[in-house]
Amino acid sequence: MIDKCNRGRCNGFVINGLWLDKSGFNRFGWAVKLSLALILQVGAFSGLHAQEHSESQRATKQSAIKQRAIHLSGCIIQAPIPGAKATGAYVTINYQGSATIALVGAAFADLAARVEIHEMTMKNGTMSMQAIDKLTLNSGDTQLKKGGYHVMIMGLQQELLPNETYTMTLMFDQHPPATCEAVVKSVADIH
Ligand SMILES: [Cu+2]
Repeated sequence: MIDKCNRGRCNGFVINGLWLDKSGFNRFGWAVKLSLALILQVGAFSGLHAQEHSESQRATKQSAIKQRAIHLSGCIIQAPIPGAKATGAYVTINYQGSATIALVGAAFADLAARVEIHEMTMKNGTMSMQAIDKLTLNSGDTQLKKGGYHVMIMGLQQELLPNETYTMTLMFDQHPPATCEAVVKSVADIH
């Protein structure tokens, strides 16, 4: 199921591969057939937004306690060029710990897109990028940035506009996941 909502602006939904706009959703009376869990997942009903918000805040607080060894900052999504279905996301991961851990994946639930960790390599004088299974983190800062290691978002089905935010989740080996709010920035605003 793909949620076509972004920060409260909703066009409709894709449920089990079936596109429903808002009016179609109501017209077919599907709402009554959906379980509460599904409705919460769709998250498009304004009445539920406030509740969702406090729930996610509570979850964030709880995970913040668990995630004290990892701190994410500078979370950015590069605005894709018009029509492009892929773009990069950047973040600085600060890890404080003695054991070596690894970044093993990333996700954007709001985008429902394919997300990979990429490295840049020089091949025959040309820069190219490819997916990696893990990025080892030593204690201190690891930067995922333009031209270096980055999070790659692919299969975008919606426009990403500057100043919009999307929750990025990073998954680690030997550490619970961590989240940050990634701001969409135009390429000129990324340094
Ligand atoms: Cu890439």
